[in-house]
Amino acid sequence: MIGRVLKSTGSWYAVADADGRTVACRTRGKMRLEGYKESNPIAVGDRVAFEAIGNEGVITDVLPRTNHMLRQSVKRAGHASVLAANIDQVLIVATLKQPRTSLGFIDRVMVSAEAFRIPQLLIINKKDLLTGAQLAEVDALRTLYENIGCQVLLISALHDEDIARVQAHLANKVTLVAGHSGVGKSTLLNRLLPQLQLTTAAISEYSEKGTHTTTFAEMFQSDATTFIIDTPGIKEWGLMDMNQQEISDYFPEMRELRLACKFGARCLHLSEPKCAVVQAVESGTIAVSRYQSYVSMVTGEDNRK
Ligand SMILES: Nc1nc2c(ncn2[C@@H]2O[C@H](COP(=O)(O)OP(=O)(O)O)[C@@H](O)[C@H]2O)c(=O)[nH]1
Ligand SMILES: [Mg+2]
Ligand SMILES: [Zn+2]
Repeated sequence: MIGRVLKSTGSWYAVADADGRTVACRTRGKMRLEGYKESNPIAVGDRVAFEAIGNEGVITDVLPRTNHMLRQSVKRAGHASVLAANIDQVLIVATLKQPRTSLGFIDRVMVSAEAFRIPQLLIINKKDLLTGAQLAEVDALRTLYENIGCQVLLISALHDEDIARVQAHLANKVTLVAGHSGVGKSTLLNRLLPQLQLTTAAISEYSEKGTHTTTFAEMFQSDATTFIIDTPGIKEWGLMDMNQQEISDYFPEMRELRLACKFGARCLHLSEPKCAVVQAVESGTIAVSRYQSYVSMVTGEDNRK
């Protein structure tokens, strides 16, 4: 049988079969995936072949991945593990208030998705808390991000009609949800998947460190063809295995320009002469905030964001 891994503890896996039934699977001995050096051979989202008797099974094979995203390994510092595989889009949940999400964080998640050619969707949640000046800021963000190919939705997770809009964007896809603690991810997921009962945190609680102990991705099935991957507690959207030179490849608005730089593909777009990227920032074609995010990624100043 072929199924999809919904959850992994490292020693057993929750696998959904074609009928949406969940089977608890183990692997036979130690599995090594050829071509992967990451510490976990099977990740959430993997499609696997398995044999089941009743509600228990054994995974016999992992099917080739269309893509995957990495995170820093929990077990070994400096190593990567696969966060999730076979992802159709990354949904970034951000807020302008309670708490305020930095543009640096949004850009970092976008770059880590772009590195694996995964499209992104940006949701700005807690619309109900925003007033005039902040709504104008949302319009500016919409222009900024839609210009580089990322659709922006302004919603309140408390409003039914907004949930329906989000649902339409998720239908028939595997969506990985990213966002800082407190932005309303669990609230949103509970509304999208009424059978779910994720705990949501009161405003006063999520700012305290250590509230979130789960740091594993988990996939939920909405219908036969719609899946949502939650990433509770994952803060480190890493630029794993990326060298300085390639980071601008993952900024769509810079990618197009880089060959116009005097130093061509070797240009880091910092202080090199006749840099087409710097010129585009000066003329306003590239947003200053995007360039600032880029610089902090290249110089490694935002490793802890
Ligand atoms: N005003 C308002 N509060 C929200 C909204 N969405 C979530 N919240 C609240 O924000 C807090 C954090 O939400 P939670 O879902 O736990 O965030 P998570 O850490 O991203 O999973 C909770 O108190 C929610 O009730 C919204 O659209 N508007
Ligand atoms: Mg949560
Ligand atoms: Zn340049």
